[in-house]
Order: sequence, then structure tokens, then C-alpha cells
Amino acid sequence: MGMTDTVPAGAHPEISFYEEKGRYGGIFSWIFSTNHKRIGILYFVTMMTFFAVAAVLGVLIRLELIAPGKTIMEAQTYNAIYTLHGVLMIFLFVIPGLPAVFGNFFLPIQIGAKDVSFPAINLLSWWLFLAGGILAVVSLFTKGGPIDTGWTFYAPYSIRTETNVSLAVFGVFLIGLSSILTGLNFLTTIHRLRAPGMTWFRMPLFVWSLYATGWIQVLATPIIGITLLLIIFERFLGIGFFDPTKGGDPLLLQHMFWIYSHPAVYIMILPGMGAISEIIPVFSRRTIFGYKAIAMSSLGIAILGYFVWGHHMFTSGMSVTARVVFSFLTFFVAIPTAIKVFNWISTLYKGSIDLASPMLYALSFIFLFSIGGLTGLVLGALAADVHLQDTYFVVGHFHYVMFGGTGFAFFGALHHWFPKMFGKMFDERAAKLAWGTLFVGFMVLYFPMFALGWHGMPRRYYDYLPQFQSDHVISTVGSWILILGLALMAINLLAALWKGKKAEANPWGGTTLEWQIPSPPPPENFEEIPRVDRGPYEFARETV
Ligand code: HEM
Ligand SMILES: [Cu+2]
Repeated sequence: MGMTDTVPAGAHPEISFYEEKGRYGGIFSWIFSTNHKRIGILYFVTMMTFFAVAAVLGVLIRLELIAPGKTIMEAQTYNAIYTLHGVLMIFLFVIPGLPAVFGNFFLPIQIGAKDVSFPAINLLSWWLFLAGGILAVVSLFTKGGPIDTGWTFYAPYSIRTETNVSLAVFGVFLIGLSSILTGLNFLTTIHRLRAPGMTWFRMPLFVWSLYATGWIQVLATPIIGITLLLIIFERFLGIGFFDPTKGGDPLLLQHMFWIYSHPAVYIMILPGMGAISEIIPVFSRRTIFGYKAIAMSSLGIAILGYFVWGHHMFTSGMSVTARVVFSFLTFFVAIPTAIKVFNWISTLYKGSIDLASPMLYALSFIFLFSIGGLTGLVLGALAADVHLQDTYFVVGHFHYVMFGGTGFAFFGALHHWFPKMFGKMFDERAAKLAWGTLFVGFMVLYFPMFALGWHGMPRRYYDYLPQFQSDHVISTVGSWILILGLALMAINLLAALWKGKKAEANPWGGTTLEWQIPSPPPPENFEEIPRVDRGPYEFARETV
């Protein structure tokens, strides 16, 4: 397949994967494409590759922890593996997450546009993302070997360790740049490219969630960028930013790290919540309850999320006043989150519920994320956190919010929009089996972690006291069930890609714009830009 295929004049150009056959062929027509749908797919393939590697690392961690003492690896390897697991899952799966795949693919379509504002910058953001991921992996095999600091890169260890922190950290820096450019593109697209009649309060809630996320991507990400550069400068120049003997302070890094990384948890979860707000009305055949409250709660979360980072550092020696303020604000940020949960459940009330696989992921998202959120409040309580900080209670908590939350929302969005993206239907019974296995595996893997932490099992420990073994064994068995669920899902969706039944334009009976165009969408999404005259979820209005 050559680089320069020409199309004879007047012939109807052949469409493949949302693009007319053009200058480039084969892989080049993908990696040089500025088409938002193709860029969404590029992110999908790249992210799923890193997710698969990180998931296998997670299973290896669990295998090592099936018994006290050495099982399958040395302690140094263990430190490197949980660090890489965390770095890949956070920076190459949950942070790019739904915006990079479903935001790129569906944002322009949902507002009635042909593409994002800056298609070339959009392609650049994927290249930066890929380069960052490759650098993180290359750092494993170069001078000093795999980074072993934990995904939080705390000083002074991240400055002193021989492992290749600088290259890994620079990889994360490039991924941050990619996130900033994506946020910038989405904010401009939402402000400038909405179709006639698509007023702010007619936008789908997924678009509102991307709007709130975009502001965090643009305003918070530069802070982690500077922090990562300071780590690299410190390793090469020893200026003393984090060294008390030179007037610096290691806690400075923790503050700078969490001033980004806590708002970053909303970059992870807000788009997931947006996808849930798309799925629930469609599979309840009900207009969403409290549209404006849900839209505004996304902005509320994005703003309040800037003021709670101190709850990651309650045991770092900060003043009592600071701890009380951060604890209070942490409880406060739960309010806009609760508004969403109440409104989703109110939408279900008297709805005609269709428990198709996208809905099963959406409902389990609400259940798992609520466990994650409520255990977050336990950690936000000062007295409890002093006991639970850096234990497996924290590990259980963030897997419930990041995997049970963003992960399940991602898989729910994938099943919801798969027919539209690929023009194929998947086997619904196999999809339900995969969901059930994943859900059971999830609960068996992570729920015992709360008990482990409550009883004092520290995180990031390679070895442990015998009394912790029974819960560790249960958790490890859970990781095998979970991985089986992920494999069943992948097999089912790959089989659908290959030999699935052709999908209709609107297989689920959705009312937003993406369901009004063919599956898969044509290159420019719409023959002509639509004129919008109603809200996004206008199912038959019933009186309650
Ligand atoms: C696929 C199945 C997974 C398994 C079996 C798993 C297992 C684990 C375990 C046992 C730890 C604790 C290691 C320790 O503290 O010693 C851990 C840490 C972590 N996991 Fe997972 N996990 C999985 C998926 C995920 C997902 C989907 C995410 C994010 C979305 C994630 C993010 C993290 C992070 C950030 C850490 C902390 C690493 C550190 O301490 O630096 N994991 N995981
Ligand atoms: Cu936090």
C-alpha cells in the first residue's frame, strides 16, 4: 500500500473508517490523520495496550502477595512493578481516559460539528501522548533501570534513587502537555463550534463534563509539568528545591504534586460521570432528572476540587488548622457528587429499565463509585486517616474510585457507543457474562483490602505478617476472576469487530445527535450542519 494513491475525478471516493481514501494509505492514513474520529481510535488502541500491560503487572503484584516472604520476585522488582503499574494506569489510562477516546470521537458529533477547533493540534496531542508512553517504557531498560519510587515520585527518594527517574518523569511531562492541548481543543470547540440552536443548556451532559474537565486540564496540568521539571533539574543540578540543608523542603514536592493530582482525579471521573448521564436516560427511556443541577455540579466539582489536596498529607506534619480546613472542604466536595448520584437514581424511578450491558456497567458504576466515595469520606476524617493513611484501606479506596469509577464508566461507554464507532453489534449475552465476571472479580479483589488496611496492613510492602494472609489470598483469587472478565470482554468485542452483525444508526433508541447519523459516522459526520430545537434527552415526558 503506497503513500500516494490518487482518486480518479468524479468517482465516489471509497470511505474506510470515517475517511476518504487519501494521500496516505495503511498505517500512515491513521498516524497522520487529523480526523477526530480516527484520533479517538488511535488513543483507544494505545491506551488499551498500556492498560493490558498495567493489568498484568497488577496480577503479578497480587501473585507475589499470595504468601508472606518471597513468592515470584525480589523486593526491588516488586517496588518497580507497583510503580510502573501505578504510572501506566494513572497517566496512560485513567487521565487520558474517556476524553481522549470518546471525547475525541463524540464531542464534535454531539454538538453538531464536523471536527474539533484545532485538528492538527489534536493529532500532535496524540503523538505527544505516544512519545510519553514510549519514554516511560524505554526508561525500564536504560541506565539505572526501572523507576521504584511509587507513582507519586516523592522526594528525597526520587532525587537520590539510582533508578531512571528522569526519563520516566519526562515521559509523564509529555503526557501532561498532551492533556493540556486536548483540554484547550475541547474548550474552544464547545465555545465556537456548536450547531445553530445548540445552546449551553441543550448540550448533552457528556459535553458539560468535558467542558469542566477541560478547565482542569488547562489550569492544573501545568503545575505537575513544573513539578516534574524540578525533579529532573534537582537530579542533574542538585539545586536544593527539596533539600532542607540547602533551604528547600521535601514537602514542597508533595504539595505541588497533589495541587495537580487531586484536581486530576476529577479529570479522571468527571467524563466518566458524563458518560453515565448519557447511558441512564437511554436505558430508562426517561428524560434525565435535574439536567441543570447535573451540568452545574460538574463545574462545582471542578472548582471545589482545587481546594482539598491537603487530605493526602494529613500525616505530613501540617498544622491542625490546615488539617481541619482540608478535612471540611473534602466533605464539602462530596455534595456536588451526591447531586449526580441522586439525580441518576431519580431518573431510574418509574423508568422502563432495560438491563442491557451498557446499563449494567452504568449501574455498577453507581454502586462501586459510591463505595469509593464513602470510603473517601472515612479517609477525609482526621482521626480515621491518621490510622488508615498509607494502608491497604487507601489502596482499596482508590481502586474503587478509579477502576470501579472511571474503569467501569469507560467500559460502559465502550459498550454504549461501540455500535456507532464501528458499525457492528456485539453479542449481548457474552457482554453480560463478561460484565458479571468482571464485577464479581472486582469485589473479591478489592473489598478485602478495606479489612487489610483497617487491621494495619501497610501499602507498598513486599512482605507481611502471617495474620494478613487469608485476606491477601482472597484478594489474589479475585484478581484472576477480574482478569478473566476483562479477557471475555476483549474477546467479545474483537469478535464483533470481525464478524458482528451490522449496526443500525440508533440501536439503543438514543436522542442525542450521534444517534441521528449513520453507524459508523461519515467523514464529516453530517451531510449538513443540523439545526437544534430541543434538549438532549427528550423522551416522552411523564408526570411523576
Ligand atoms: C487490573 C487489575 C488490577 C490489580 C490486580 C491491581 C492491584 C494493585 C495492588 C495490589 C496494588 C498495591 C501495591 C502495593 O501497595 O504494594 C496496586 C496499586 C496501585 N494500583 Fe492497581 N490494580 C489493578 C488495576 C488498577 C487500575 C485499573 C488502576 C487505575 C485506574 C490502578 C491503579 C493503581 C495505583 C495508582 C496504585 C498505587 C501504586 C503505588 O503505590 O505507587 N490499578 N494495584
Ligand atoms: Cu485527593
